[in-house]
Amino acid sequence: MNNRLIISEEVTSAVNEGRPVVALESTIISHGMPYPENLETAVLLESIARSSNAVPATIAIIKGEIRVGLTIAEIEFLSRNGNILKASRRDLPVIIAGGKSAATTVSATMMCASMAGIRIFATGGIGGVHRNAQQTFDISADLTELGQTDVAVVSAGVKSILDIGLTLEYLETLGVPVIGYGTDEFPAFFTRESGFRVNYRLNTPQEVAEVIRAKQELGLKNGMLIAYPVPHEFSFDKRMIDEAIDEALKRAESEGIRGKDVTPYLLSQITKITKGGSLRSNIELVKNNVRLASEIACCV
Ligand code: PSU
Ligand code: MN
Repeated sequence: MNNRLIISEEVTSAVNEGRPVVALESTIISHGMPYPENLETAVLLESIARSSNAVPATIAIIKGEIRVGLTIAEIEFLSRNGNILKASRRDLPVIIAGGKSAATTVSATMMCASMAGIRIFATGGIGGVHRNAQQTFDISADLTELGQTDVAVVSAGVKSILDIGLTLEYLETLGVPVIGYGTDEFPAFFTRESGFRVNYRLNTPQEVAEVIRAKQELGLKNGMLIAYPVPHEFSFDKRMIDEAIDEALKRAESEGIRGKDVTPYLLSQITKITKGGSLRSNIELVKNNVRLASEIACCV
């Protein structure tokens, strides 16, 4: 066992008994949404997993330890603390050695989930290849993690702050199956359409679970991406979101935002520009993803 890894009693017994468990990330709480919506959402997501018969395992680094399954007090700490660190794979050793606390991105959450024996993970959107990556080389570690860690991630696709076409190309290079759930089109987070097709469409949790099992039987150690579009009634107006994204990208450029600050900066600017309107879609799509991930976890 790894003494840097503390798994809650509830998650430990569920994993040991082979009951359904769904991992949840914490950067969405600390850097993806403002307070108090972040706290309300994080708590609600756990209850959605439970009412879908899965045990939620929210993951973060607390005082130098990886925690799988957080207390309400820990979730509240991540929600209210405006200076919480954002940890992807490369940050974990330094943050843990320093006894620090940090929220985990999709890449770090996948790693920690896998260490804890959890194979299904729900989030809002994953990171990807940024627009202009030809110059900046800004490609999220979430993609390389999907290429090497055996966890299935349910997301509402990727935001068009990214280059969606290049993100899909890169996932192909890394050998990551991309499945559209109930759709032939890869969704763009706030909207159901992106103009890019998925390679495979599946329509039931059982079918997804079957693919996860086949992948495991083949001994493939990479992850898998399940793209689940935002529900029709909560999708955001495409023209408005495109304008907000263009404006946010301009602001990032003129402010000289770089590296790991880019994504949180763009997310907070989009929330500001849409006067909080985009947040509603964001919350609803994550809830939707947690419900689906729980259903899949119940079939694996
Ligand atoms: N995209 C979103 N919401 C988010 C993130 C991405 O729509 O909250 C967060 C996730 O935690 C993701 C991280 O793993 O940002 C990616 O950061 P970067 O682009 O710096 O790799
Ligand atoms: Mn980046």
